[in-house]
Amino acid sequence: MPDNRVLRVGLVGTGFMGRAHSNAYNQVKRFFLGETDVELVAVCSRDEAKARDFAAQWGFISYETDWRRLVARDDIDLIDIASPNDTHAEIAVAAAEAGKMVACEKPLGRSLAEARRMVNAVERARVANMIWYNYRRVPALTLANDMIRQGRLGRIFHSRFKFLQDWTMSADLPQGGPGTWRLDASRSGSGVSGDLLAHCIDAAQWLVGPVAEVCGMTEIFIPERVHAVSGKREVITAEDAGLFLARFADGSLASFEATRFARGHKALFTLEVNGEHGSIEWDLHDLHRLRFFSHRDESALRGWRSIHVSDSDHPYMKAWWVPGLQIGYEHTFVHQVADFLKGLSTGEKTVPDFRDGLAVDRVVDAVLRSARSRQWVTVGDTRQTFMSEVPTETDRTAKPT
Ligand code: SOE
Repeated sequence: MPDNRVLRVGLVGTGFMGRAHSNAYNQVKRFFLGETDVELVAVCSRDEAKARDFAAQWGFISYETDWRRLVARDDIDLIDIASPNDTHAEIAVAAAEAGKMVACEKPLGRSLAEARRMVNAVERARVANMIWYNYRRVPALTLANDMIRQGRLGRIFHSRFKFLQDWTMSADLPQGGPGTWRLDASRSGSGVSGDLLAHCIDAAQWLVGPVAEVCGMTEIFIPERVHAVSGKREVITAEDAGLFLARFADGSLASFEATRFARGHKALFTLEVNGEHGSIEWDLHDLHRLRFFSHRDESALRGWRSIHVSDSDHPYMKAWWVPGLQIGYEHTFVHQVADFLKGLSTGEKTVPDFRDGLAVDRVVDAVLRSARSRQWVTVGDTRQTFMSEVPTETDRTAKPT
């Protein structure tokens, strides 16, 4: 960035997440007036018509059809990766090596080895980086996190996390196409674990702390699907459902469940945390409400309260409408960009960053290993063990670190 006033963005990907990120860059300057502005310099898609139309619709001043050209441009400061999971590592490493800041859609890598290479690349290049675990920026969840940090729940004993969907239940749904690459594990890395459990794990580690050990199970209910590219029926290795029990480093216990086979549920992300002095409960379908029980209340009046997180003293809400009017899903991405820009102005690191993404991937990896081995698996502490880990085969063939 030639000066700290304009962040020049190059976006890879024109799908669902490309739109969510582009909307955020457009809205942030209207609602969060900070020292740093955003310029949408170029969007990249292999399909030229898509790239051109997307640029026109979302306000990018140019487009590219090869991400390598995007990374090579010297009028771009941040490469934002909103393309499928099999592109994350290669683009992120190249972008960091070119001295660009890097933002990446979740999950960080398809595997732990990819995630480690990505962390290594941004840390070696000392470039600002972030991962889009957007639900941290739902105001009700930011408030929940603040309340936990303030000690309002006291020592935590239990937590529960669920992410339920039903969009892959039809056996006729193919794998591997533009909207169904998530079912092809060679592209996605895993099924619900990297996609939906990942959100639960990020929220859990942010609210409660590091997960220490897990015991998981996974299931594939439809073992073969037609592949959109080959046209043939091919084996499915991406899990349709994943559940696990966890023990956190602080000794508290949790259960996690994610599935694409919960008929009737489209995106039901819910969580609950129970502590010594109180509990919180949250539900994505009612995302502006935080349910809170405080045992410290006067006993005759004790009960669950439902906080409508829409007042001007609630996180992020002052920037939006008048108190009482709520916001939605897309605003979480706007908040993440606003915080990233603020971090660039103040020099403070914005979280979640690639290391937080790696911390999620480590738990995902442990859950999948546990499901395969039918054993409890220890996760370990990313921040302490990362540099001393034994390199894998993928690491050995990667650039020296
Ligand atoms: C999957 O259907 C999906 O779009 C995830 O990939 C997103 O991360 C989640 O927020 C909503 O569901």
